[in-house]
Amino acid sequence: MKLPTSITTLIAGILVTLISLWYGQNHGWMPEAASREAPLVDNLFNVMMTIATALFLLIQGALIISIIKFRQKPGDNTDGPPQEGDIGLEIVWTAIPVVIVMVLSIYSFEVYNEMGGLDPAASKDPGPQKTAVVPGTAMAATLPGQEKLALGVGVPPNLQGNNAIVNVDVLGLQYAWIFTYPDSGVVSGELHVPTGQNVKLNIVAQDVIHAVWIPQFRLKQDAIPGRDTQLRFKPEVAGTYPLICAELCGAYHGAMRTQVIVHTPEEYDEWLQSQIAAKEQGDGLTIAQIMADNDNRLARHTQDWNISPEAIAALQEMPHSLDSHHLQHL
Ligand SMILES: [Cu+2]
Repeated sequence: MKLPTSITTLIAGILVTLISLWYGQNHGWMPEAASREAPLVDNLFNVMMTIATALFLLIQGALIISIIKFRQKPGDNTDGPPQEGDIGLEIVWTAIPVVIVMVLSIYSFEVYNEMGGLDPAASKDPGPQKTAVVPGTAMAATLPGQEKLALGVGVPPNLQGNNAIVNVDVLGLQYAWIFTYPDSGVVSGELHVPTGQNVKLNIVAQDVIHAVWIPQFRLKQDAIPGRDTQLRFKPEVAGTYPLICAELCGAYHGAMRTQVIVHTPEEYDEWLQSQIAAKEQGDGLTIAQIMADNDNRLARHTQDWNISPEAIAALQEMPHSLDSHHLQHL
């Protein structure tokens, strides 16, 4: 029995749709989603994955069917039929990608907005917002004398007016991250945050451009010398996650990574109190200790990588490397 082409095409279409919809939700390519922002990004990614799977199946399917069905028959040395252009086909295969790209760009813009990427007030909390709304537009205007707009992910539209509960100053430098908690003066080489609370990272770079990347939060933001950037987020799942420099920043860029430790609020308070107590007794971490620690870690890496001590010494003499002069400015 031979099914008519329209029926086989319909069945193939249904199969491709079902497989794509299933795989779009079950690809397992993303790490754990540990922040309020993560599901927004994941939903967008799943839509892209669904479309990509359908395209993959259609194109590879057509290719394989063509290879088998239209292959050269034994003894047939004639040319294939000449194919001229097909206006209808060309309109279709132009229109479909245009629609897909438009939908994805509008959707991703919406996700960025929902995460706070378009934070019109460029939240600088605490303190009142010094912005005004220009009549007739939905855009906020900067008043004269206001600070430069903050770059990065700010307050989502539905959370306007909420100040961050946890503020952390983040300094990126070759090749370490240093986290300072301005309310208590605690300094750490790892980022500690509590679940369920709004966190704001105030990010600066000391030497070159770095980037804070926390894959489990689906967030990434450049750290730029001379220009403040920010990341606002809400951790939701307790755990330990990597924080990685995502901007090639020098010879040891690959080793510029640390950890984010998401505590429950009680554990977080315990950690903070213990750090404050250690600081008061004079054995809290200092920036110099964090850097020394980091240098030891780099030294271990360089042994694994078979890099000579001379090469390391040469690197340490490079103008951007950290010296006591830089430390005095911190
Ligand atoms: Cu870096």
